[in-house]
Amino acid sequence: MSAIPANGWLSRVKSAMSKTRDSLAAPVNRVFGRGVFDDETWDELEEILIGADMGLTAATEIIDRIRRDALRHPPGDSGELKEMLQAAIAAEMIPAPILGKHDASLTVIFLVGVNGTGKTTTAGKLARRFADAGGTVVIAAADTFRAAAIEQVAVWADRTGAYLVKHKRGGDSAAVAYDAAAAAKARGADYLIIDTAGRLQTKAPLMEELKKVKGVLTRELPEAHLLSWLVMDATTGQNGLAQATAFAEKIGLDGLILTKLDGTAKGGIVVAVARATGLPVVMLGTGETEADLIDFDSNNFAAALLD
Ligand SMILES: Nc1nc2c(ncn2[C@@H]2O[C@H](COP(=O)(O)OP(=O)(O)O)[C@@H](O)[C@H]2O)c(=O)[nH]1
Ligand SMILES: [Mg+2]
Repeated sequence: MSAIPANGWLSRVKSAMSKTRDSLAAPVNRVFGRGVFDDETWDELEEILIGADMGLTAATEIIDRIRRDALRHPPGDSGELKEMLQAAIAAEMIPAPILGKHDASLTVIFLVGVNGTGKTTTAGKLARRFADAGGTVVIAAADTFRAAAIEQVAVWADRTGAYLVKHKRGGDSAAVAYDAAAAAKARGADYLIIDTAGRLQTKAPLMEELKKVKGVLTRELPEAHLLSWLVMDATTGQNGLAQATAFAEKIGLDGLILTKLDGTAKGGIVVAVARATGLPVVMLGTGETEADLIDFDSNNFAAALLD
């Protein structure tokens, strides 16, 4: 039995979201503080949400919901209204990711995404978390495009005590996955993390290659609990939606990791992408150090945006 060890304190989500909160909470407070709730209020609120990158669909749904709720149960004060807004934001997302415990002895984390989103860093952070929880970790350098990419994974493996599977630069990433699967079996590993090369979702041959790697994993490790996670840069804004939709369609995704939340005032993208894909956001990257990977919880997240 293996499971994903937890790391999801509200205080950590809050500090990671401080830039977004600064851009969101103050204008929301100003609008609510006026104590007037007419069409103009709701329009203003919708604009604030869109300004934080929540996207038109999610913003409209959120406003419709609190308008409805406010009619049914007129809020006593602006604090109560804020709670309604928090609940409406949280309702746009799947409440909590389905990570927990499962019966497989091996958990495989397949990390995919476009260039520079933080896949390798996230692989390292995950290796740290799994190792700290006492797990045996194998990490596969399946980004074979650049020697530096392999080296970067090697550094993380070294740092976290994970067993590294690598081939030479220019090697076949599916072959790396094959060897990594064999190594995970031979070592009785609890976790296998596959770092892959970044690719644009529009490049068909590269997407095919990724599918092939996933095929190797499902074929070689039929008993394992395989999780395909898209690593997305939260600072890329609405273009992230196109990435998520395409990767979900072509590769099949179980969840999303949004990184660099620490560097953006537009963290509302998390809501937009969760809404657009219907996929659970599993974790957030909140900085460059090993500890900066926190579990996602929609209620905590909504609270962190507005508190
Ligand atoms: N601020 C911040 N930087 C991050 C985060 N995740 C990754 N990075 C940085 O983003 C850059 C690209 O990361 P990398 O893991 O190499 O991306 P990859 O191309 O997807 O493998 C590196 O400089 C990382 O340190 C994050 O959550 N916050
Ligand atoms: Mg990388």
